[in-house]
Amino acid sequence: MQFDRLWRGGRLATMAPDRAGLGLVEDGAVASLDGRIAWVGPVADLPAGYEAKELMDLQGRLVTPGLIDCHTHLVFAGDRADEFEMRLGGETYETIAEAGGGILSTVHATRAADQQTLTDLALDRLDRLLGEGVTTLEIKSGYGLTLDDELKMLRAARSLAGLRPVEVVTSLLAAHTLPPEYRDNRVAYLDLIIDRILPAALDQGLADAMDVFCETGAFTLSETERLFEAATARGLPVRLHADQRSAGGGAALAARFGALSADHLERTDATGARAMAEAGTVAVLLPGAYYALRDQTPPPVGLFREAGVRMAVATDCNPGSSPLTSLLMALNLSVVLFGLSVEEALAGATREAARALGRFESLGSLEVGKACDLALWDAARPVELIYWMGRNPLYRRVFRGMDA
Ligand code: DI6
Ligand code: FE
Repeated sequence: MQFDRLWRGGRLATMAPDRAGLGLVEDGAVASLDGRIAWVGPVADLPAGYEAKELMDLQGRLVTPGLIDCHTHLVFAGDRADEFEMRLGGETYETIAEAGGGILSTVHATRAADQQTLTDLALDRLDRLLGEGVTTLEIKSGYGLTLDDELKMLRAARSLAGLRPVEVVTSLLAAHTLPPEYRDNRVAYLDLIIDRILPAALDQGLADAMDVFCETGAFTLSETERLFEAATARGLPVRLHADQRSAGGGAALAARFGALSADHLERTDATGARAMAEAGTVAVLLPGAYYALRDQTPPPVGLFREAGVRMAVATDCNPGSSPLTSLLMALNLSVVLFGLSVEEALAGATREAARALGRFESLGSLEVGKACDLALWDAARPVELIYWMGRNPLYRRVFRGMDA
């Protein structure tokens, strides 16, 4: 067998779904050919007579699939540090938004920025994620809220994959909040999304999914339903910010549309959990927002387990509710605040995150045929990736078989 590169002599956390737990392979090897995994398993089982152009000794290091951050708002201008201080002084996320701040504050700054500026600003945040072993991430629009500005955001997101060795998956989140110019005409803004923004994003290949912020003060269940009908009619997968601050029934609606994921879910009930399990909709847990907003109601992880709902974990990197550029910190928060196990957390940033993006066929585990995206760690035990806060144990990141 011919390989381009072979990494040997490490502990592989394959995250393969047909293996128990983390799918650990002791003294393992993984080989690449043309950017994909060509072989994976114990060194002792390597095929006789194999040839590798390059041989890397892992020296006992832990190897995981490249990490996947499946929910980010990485592209935006400005910041909301002032609002952060206001919340420290007792203001709430909701009262700040009602006073014209919140998302609309970031919308104002993002509309004023050109595409190159948005790309440049996002690069710094992207490099911090890549520095922790992220090889794929999702990036949403949602701070433009006009045809041109939403497309500008999605183009900026797409451009990042040309500037760094990373896979970018985009979501159209034009339904993030109601723009001020449509304050008195909600129907007209939904028409703009359905009749103009969605078709343009699809025609220009800029959107891989549609997301909606279904929440009090954002969009209602019936508005979400109308938007989802338009997206699914055009074959576009859907995702949903659901049941974060109120028990709005978003999880069940997402499941009804076969959504890739429903995200946040702090206030999802058993009905919603069961519906998600039946639909195969992934629960994306966002502990950064839960922590930063000082929420006291964690998502019903026990219900998700009982129902068989797959769980992913992401940063939800955004300037308002989750100014977090560390996926490893999100994993730490998910186990400490939400009670996930180490295994669930690591699966949540690999295998299950790939499912939430509809990319499980090509990403998220060390299996033959998948992209050879790896994270090599200066650690021997998987728990070390989550246990330390603020210590990044990444040794090397590999994207499509090449050191990145
Ligand atoms: N995701 C979102 O889109 C909202 N909260 C969250 O967790 C609002 C983001 C923002 O405040 O900018
Ligand atoms: Fe979000």
